[in-house]
Amino acid sequence: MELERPPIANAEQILLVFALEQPSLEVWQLSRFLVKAESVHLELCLCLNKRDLVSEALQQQWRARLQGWGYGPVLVSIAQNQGIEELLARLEQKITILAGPSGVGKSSLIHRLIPDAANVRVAQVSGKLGRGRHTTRHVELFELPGSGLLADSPGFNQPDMNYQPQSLAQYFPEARARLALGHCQFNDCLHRDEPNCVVRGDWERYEHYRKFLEEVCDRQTQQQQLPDEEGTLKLKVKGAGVQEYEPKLELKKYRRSSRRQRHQTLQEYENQSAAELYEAGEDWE
Ligand SMILES: Nc1nc2c(ncn2[C@@H]2O[C@H](COP(=O)(O)OP(=O)(O)O)[C@@H](O)[C@H]2O)c(=O)[nH]1
Ligand SMILES: [Mg+2]
Ligand SMILES: [Zn+2]
Repeated sequence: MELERPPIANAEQILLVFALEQPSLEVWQLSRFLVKAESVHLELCLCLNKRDLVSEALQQQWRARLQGWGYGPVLVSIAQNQGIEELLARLEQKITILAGPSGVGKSSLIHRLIPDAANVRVAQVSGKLGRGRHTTRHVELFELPGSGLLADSPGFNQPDMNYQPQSLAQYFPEARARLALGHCQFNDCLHRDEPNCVVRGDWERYEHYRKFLEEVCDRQTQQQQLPDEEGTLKLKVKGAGVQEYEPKLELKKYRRSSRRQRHQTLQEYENQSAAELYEAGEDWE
């Protein structure tokens, strides 16, 4: 099988894997990953692994809670072979990128779905990954039983909040649903304390939205305060060492991502959004 472009460019879906226990499911972390996954504008499949470690009642609680967030998670146990058929059905006929923090069972999942993983790799691609660094990392693409392709990726721990403040609400299904039903009074409403806002409300993750928005705005303020001239930055690099170089790279990345938000196409997605997903894995650096 031959792919003309890196598989990431044709990717249709992100499979975000978390564990119900070991490590225990932490809602703020999950929320950060979900927002990051939403921000690349692909379909999103949420999979909660290790259901063998929690009671049936607790599984139902999580299902209900995440339904309130707008997600219908697939609960599986790779170890006990539960829920695998349902998961495979969600992956059928699609190119899916695997993501999630370390320890949740991503490698186990690949080995369960593709027992012969070492021999069925259909492509290896590389790209520019991570915080502005020109590092190459290989992405492995596996052919799933039945149909579909799965792209393996290293985990990332703390997704960056590199979004536009105005876009953030779009990455919460709860906010999207409210915006689909009505309009805020102000076009540029950030859904904080503005009058006649349709998003502000008593939904569970509204506090996540507010916290993330704060981080997004802080980040933007920091970037606006950065000197814009090359010369200044170079001086800084010479004077203060490599660490000082980071902000310049972050700034460039930020500019790229704002352009992407205006003209999002899969093609443009090719080089960068995968990079964001691969960022800061435990084996990074
Ligand atoms: N109890 C339980 N443990 C699991 C399950 N799936 C994976 N594990 C264990 O979780 C640990 C981390 O799995 P791994 O696949 O390396 O996670 P990764 O870091 O996301 O690739 C390993 O010790 C696995 O054996 C499961 O369904 N139930
Ligand atoms: Mg792994
Ligand atoms: Zn609003």
